[in-house]
Amino acid sequence: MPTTRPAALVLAAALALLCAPIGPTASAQSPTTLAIIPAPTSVTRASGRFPIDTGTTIVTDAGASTAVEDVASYLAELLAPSVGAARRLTAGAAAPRGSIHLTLSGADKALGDEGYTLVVGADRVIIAANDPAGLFHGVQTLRQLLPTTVEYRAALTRGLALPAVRIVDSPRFAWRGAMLDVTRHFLPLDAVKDYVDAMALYKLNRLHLHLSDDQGWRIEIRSRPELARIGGASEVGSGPGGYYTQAEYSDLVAYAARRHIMIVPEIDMPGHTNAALASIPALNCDNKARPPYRGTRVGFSAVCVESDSTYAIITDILRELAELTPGPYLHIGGDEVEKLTHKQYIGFVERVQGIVQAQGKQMIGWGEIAPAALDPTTIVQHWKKDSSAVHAARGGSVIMSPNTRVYLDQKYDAKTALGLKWAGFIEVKDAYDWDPATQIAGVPERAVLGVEAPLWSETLFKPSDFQFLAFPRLLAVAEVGWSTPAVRSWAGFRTRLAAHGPRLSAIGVNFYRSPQIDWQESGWIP
Ligand code: TNX
Repeated sequence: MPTTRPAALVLAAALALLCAPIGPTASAQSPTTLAIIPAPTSVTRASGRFPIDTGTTIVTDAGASTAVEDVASYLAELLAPSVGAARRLTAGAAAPRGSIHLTLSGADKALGDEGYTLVVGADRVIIAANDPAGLFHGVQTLRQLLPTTVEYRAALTRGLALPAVRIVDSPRFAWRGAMLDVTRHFLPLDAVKDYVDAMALYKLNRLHLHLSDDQGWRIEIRSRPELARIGGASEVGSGPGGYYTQAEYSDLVAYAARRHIMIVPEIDMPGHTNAALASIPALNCDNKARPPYRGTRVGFSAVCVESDSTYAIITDILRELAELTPGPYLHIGGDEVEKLTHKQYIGFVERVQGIVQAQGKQMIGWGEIAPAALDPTTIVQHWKKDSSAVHAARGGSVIMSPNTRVYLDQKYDAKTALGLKWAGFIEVKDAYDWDPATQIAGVPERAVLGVEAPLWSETLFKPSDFQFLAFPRLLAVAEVGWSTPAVRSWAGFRTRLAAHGPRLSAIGVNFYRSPQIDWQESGWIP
């Protein structure tokens, strides 16, 4: 055996190493690892760079749909400070040198609706997908390949370049959600939109809005205006509360849709209903309105489940919400009811399931609903020990929100001022290091629709409070939902997350500087 190897072989071995996809074999600390969150299915580096300057063109295919053109304009807005505000979109032209081409042809069908390939060469970039959602996710990856400076929309950034790379990527789970509790403290629409923007950067695709609870009612219902007028005027503490008009809600639905995020509205019932009980006397068995509630206890309220007028009111509410919501889901809550017998509770859930289905929607409810006679199309959202395995056994799907992992309202550690701690402290590693497919015995991967991170707002007042508890744990949840176990590791994630601190700052997100992360001071420059 020769002890020295020819130079060409050494070179080939070095190149192979450089081009190795991110995966279990690649070193987590490798400088060739790009800081992409969530980790893509495969990343192959090549040599060279694609410069982005005033000569860069964004190209779509001839006859591209509005949804594809929307992705192209989103990308154009992102790059505007570097390439000029009058960015021209050339539909149908042959992709010239210096172009970024968004195409719905040529992608592997196995990538599904949300997958994409992103190929960056020295003279062109191609993002290919089967659906505009995939193109959008590809654009988010492209965004993360650019330095943090790209996030400053009005800065005169020059000299941007993408590293040459080939990325093939698709999500593990269809449901990658976040939930905002806008009831305990009302969150103005602009703050919700900012949250949506941050979600989009990490390929999250469902925003569940918790729109009603004991402390507040947050959506205008035209046939029952007293709900927003009375129920909307309170929150935890002494604040003014608030609610979204239907026009504002529709504006949010459209804003989120442009970012490929679906709004999932929740009206919590039969418990967590004091704001409704204060607004509509007929929802109470004694026909007397309850006083508004500004505390933080749970479990004490329930609508009158024996009265037909209750179901007439619920039908009005769900009909209006269904009309306003293009997505197929209505969430009916169903959690923490202490004031009803088991039989009353189950009967209520089954009757409301019929009302939801009559609106042409699929019902979602918290884990407590699982023992009811649920249709397999109904979805159970697991949050604590429950019988979601029963639902999986009947062919139903489960959204995983285990409180010890993804309850973003729980404190990071004993020093965190905001948040609660009944589920225990949740550091970034706790939010990251778990597998939705093995979380509950009897709920195998095929029954897991995905993951969702709720943010309850008892202790949160201003938008930056909400952000502080959500970030960076929401990035961990995004990766749990998107990336396959083969490309996931805490060591790799914490290294990549370190590079996202400056980006989060640049987009204006107040985030927790977890001591588990060696935060980078400046932006990621590939
Ligand atoms: C439990 S999780 C609740 C919420 C509280 C939260 C506080 C769930 C379905 N119900 O009403 O806000 O705990 O962590």
